[in-house]
Amino acid sequence: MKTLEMAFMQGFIRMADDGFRMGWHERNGGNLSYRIKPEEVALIKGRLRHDAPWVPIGAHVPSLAGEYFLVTGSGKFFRDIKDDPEGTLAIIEIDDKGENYQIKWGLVEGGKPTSELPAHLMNHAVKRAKSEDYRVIYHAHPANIIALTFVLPLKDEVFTRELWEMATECPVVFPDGVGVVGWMVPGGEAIAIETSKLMERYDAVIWAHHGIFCAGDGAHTTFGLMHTIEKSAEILVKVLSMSPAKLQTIEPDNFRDLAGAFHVSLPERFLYEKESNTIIGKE
Ligand code: 2HA
Ligand code: ZN
Repeated sequence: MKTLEMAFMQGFIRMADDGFRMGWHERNGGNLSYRIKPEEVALIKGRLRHDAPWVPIGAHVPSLAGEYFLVTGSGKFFRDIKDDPEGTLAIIEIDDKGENYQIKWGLVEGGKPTSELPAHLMNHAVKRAKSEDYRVIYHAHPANIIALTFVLPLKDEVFTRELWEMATECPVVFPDGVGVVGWMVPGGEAIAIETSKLMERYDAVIWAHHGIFCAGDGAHTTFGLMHTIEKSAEILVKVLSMSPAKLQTIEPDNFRDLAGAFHVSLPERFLYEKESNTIIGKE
């Protein structure tokens, strides 16, 4: 089957274009990866190339040996993906040590996989160990979530609780909460290690003053998680723009009721009592 016609490819391209149109991918900002299913690889294997050099990943991911990924290219613009998928995307295979990759398809005018490949692959490794269902890692630069990293304490508990309070659906969509990494140099193994540690607990990890990573089982759900978190962040930015304090909000006991009604378990560490209804500086 033609690689571009595969459903996973079409879903990936649509997701990238949706993200661009949301305004989350200025210039070459953001990156996306999908762990391809063996049965999908089987359908396109005859059309893949096997002569490209093996290149170091910049991270060790032995549990991903032999896996194939569809990834965005380093320096490529999300804006161009829909019109030029073969020039902006790549399918890569991981070697049997989990240390090198080989380009099997795409990047027809040259280039390499996303600069955040270490973070993508380490997150995939952590998530796959939890469930084979996890297949997508998505990094974007949504303005509201980034704005909040300048005014909220960089703590998982604070970001989770404040985002949950902004929309009733939030604790149902991300009941495990969100993690936060303080500012670090992007693109290397160090930030990948910090992010993947938090991916042990969360499906979303915020990078202070930079963006956010989301993990999920498919393009639809992972995009939906990003969208839900950024919408909630937008509401919080609007609230903070009007007033430093909330007149009323969703209270800890309301969240407990919600957990019962929607059959989700909400960790008590996010349901702390606050000293006042002022957000900034409160923990
Ligand atoms: O330019 O988003 O984090 C791609 C990025 C790096
Ligand atoms: Zn980024």
